[in-house]
Amino acid sequence: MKKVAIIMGSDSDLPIVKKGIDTLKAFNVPFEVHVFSAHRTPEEASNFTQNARANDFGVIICAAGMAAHLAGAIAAKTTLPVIGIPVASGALNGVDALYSTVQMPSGIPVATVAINGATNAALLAIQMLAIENKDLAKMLDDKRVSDTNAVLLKNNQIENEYNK
Ligand code: RP5
Repeated sequence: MKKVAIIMGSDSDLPIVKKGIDTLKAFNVPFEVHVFSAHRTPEEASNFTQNARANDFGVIICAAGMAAHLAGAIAAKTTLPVIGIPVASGALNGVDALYSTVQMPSGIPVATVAINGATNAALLAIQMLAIENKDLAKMLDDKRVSDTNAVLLKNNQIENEYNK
């Protein structure tokens, strides 16, 4: 199976990124985690990305806050799919990172998830890998069923409490 790369602009993004790491672990998807910054360590970010396909990565997830150019800078250096997580940090609380990540120029796509949306970033990466992997696809289907059942159970509890 191809690996997923998770790149953070700073180790301060780790508390947000952890939910994505947990999701990849739950699906037994191989992954690596790195701290590379589009601004502070652009050479390292570029070197990693240019070798990512040869190093057996299938998807790259990038998490960054504030003037979040990381996902775009990574996407500029690879044709692997890049998923961007805008991280809430600084005075604008993630709106800056959302706009910086989502508003890519035509030709260099970044699939941007919600502010702090690390779980969905991981699930989207898994869905990409599942295009060619029936076991992963089955695990995704099973999760949808159990998630649905969990919501139905909550509905039953609320209805029993308030609808006499
Ligand atoms: C961004 O600036 C990082 O992704 C992080 O979200 C934010 C703050 O970084 P630190 O100053 O905490 O390292 O580049």
